[in-house]
Parts: sequence; structure tokens; C-alpha cells
Amino acid sequence: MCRIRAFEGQSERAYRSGLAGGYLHVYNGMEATAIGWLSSIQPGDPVITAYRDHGHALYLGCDALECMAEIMGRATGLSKGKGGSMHLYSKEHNFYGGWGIVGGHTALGVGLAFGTKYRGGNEVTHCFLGDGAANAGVLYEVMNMASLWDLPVIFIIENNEFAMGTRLEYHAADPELHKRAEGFNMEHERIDGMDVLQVRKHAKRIIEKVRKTHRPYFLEIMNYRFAGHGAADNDQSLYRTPEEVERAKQRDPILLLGKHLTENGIASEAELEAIQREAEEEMEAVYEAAAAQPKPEPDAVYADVYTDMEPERGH
Ligand SMILES: Cc1ncc(C[n+]2csc(CCOP(=O)(O)OP(=O)(O)O)c2C)c(N)n1
Ligand SMILES: [Mg+2]
Repeated sequence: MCRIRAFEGQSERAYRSGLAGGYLHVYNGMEATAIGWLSSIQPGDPVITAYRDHGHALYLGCDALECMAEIMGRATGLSKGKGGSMHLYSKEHNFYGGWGIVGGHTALGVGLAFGTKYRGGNEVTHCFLGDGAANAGVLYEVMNMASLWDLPVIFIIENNEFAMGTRLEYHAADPELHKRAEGFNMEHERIDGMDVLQVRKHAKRIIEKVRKTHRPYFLEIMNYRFAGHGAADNDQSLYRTPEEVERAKQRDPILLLGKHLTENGIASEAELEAIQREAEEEMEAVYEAAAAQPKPEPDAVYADVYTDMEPERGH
């Protein structure tokens, strides 16, 4: 969680220095969700998410320098410098992106789960989405398919209480989003997303169940984003107060885990500080190294657009 937080500090620095083109959304405050969940998956399980994707990519093992190089549009970036912050992608790590069309990637997530069923595999697809994305029509088409066809997919709503500047209560007819799964005959629940150990505990139980039953699951994880919607969200006073943010920060996932570790004698304050410092130093070096990477050649724009590969055949 410290590595992600430190990485985000540097990615915002890249944006403010004009080194990151396009758009950028940081994960501060939400780290316990990705880590609690992804620390419970099995190797080979596909993962897909929206544009707030740095934390997922890092935890899945994507190289921090390649991620930062991607954010800076460099040829050595994870997506060869052509995707930017919103389109981190690494098939090697079963990380299928990184998508900017709100809700659109949920169809791809269900496609990944369909692929598993078609090939007779035992993987579970983990499809993260935002609370705002939960209002996209495509989600309801693919929830129906997932349930009808018994596809092993877990929809994980990262409910950070806002869709850009619109608060949950203003965009959702029923703010308990998980209940929407009822119409699709799908199991559902809502859990706290600020305590990484709690997320991990629930994740183990739910993932095991889906792997056994091959039935989809609809989960809503409550967290909170500490930063603005994106790096260009400069006037948060239009939709929330600094006091509200401060209140939420009292349950900062890094703070909560730190408390747990010190109170139970697992780590000392000094050890925690060292972990934080190490993460900060690592990501500062990553920033410098990424800024020194080459930019793509103009011709690269034509590469990786079409494929002449034969599609993979199943049974
Ligand atoms: C189809 C589509 N409509 C609108 C947008 C513009 N847009 C970008 S982010 C966003 C809000 C999404 O909020 P949420 O799903 O809660 O994700 P969060 O930013 O909170 O992680 C919107 C409406 C978009 N990218 N795609
Ligand atoms: Mg949101």
C-alpha cells in the first residue's frame, strides 16, 4: 500500500511537470481494496479494471518503472507508451487493463470469464468497476449473461462514493448498489474497503466459492478517494468539504494497518516509517528513470493495431 501511495505521489508530480499527457487518476485512499482482494486470487486469474488502474497493475507485479514510463508516454512503457495512465496492460501478469470507457470493460471482463468456461479452465475473473460505472447499461446486459451461463466472474464495485463530482446519493436511485444483483439471480453483498485484512478475509471466502460453484458474484466494496477525481479536478468544493475528506482520512488504510501492526507488536513505528521511506525512495528513483526513457518513434503508431494471428481454438 505504501508503494502504491508513493507511486501515486510521483505520478501526480509527472502530471504537474507536464511529463504525463492525457489524463491521470490516482488511487489514494483505495489501496486496501486492490491489495486485500488481489492478495487472495490465484496465479492465472484474469483481472480487469477501469482507468484508476495504477494500484492493480503494481500489485499484480507490473514493473513500477514500466508503469511510470507508460504514464510518461515512453517507448519502454507497459503499453509501449501509447496508452498512458488509463491503459496499463500486461498479459504476462493476467492484467487486462486499464480502460477509459466507463462501464465498457465489464463486457470484456465477462468475455474473459466466458473464455475460461469455453476452455474448461478453473480461473476466476476479477472485474473491478466504479460506483458510477454501475449505472452503465452494458453492465446489466453482461450481468444477465454471466448469471445465465454460469460464468466465473466477480464484479467488484469500488464504491468511493463519487462519480467525478457526483455523490452516490445523486446518481443512484438506491445507493446500496449491490442489491442490483437480485434481478439477475446473483449473490451479492457490501463490505468495508478501508481495512485491508477485512477485505482479504472476505475475498478468500468469496473467491473460493466462485471457483467451486462457477456462479458469478456481485460485490460492493466501500472505500473513499482522498484525491480529486483526476489530476485536473481542482475545485472539489463543488461537491465535498475538506472536513469530509479529513474525516475519511482517519480511516486511511495505511494508518489502520499500521495501528494493527503496532498494537499487536508485529512491527514498531520505526519499522513502519522505514517501509514508507523505502517506498518513497524507490518511486522517486522510478520517476527519474522513467523521465530518461526514450519516446516512441512516430512509426510506432501503426504497430499493434491489427493482428494476423489465428484466434485461439478451444474444445
Ligand atoms: C461512457 C463514458 N461516459 C462518461 C465518461 C466520463 N467519465 C470519466 S470518469 C467518470 C466517472 C466514473 O465514476 P466511477 O465509476 O465511480 O469511478 P471512479 O472515478 O470513482 O473511480 C465519467 C462519467 C467516460 N469516460 N465514459
Ligand atoms: Mg466512484
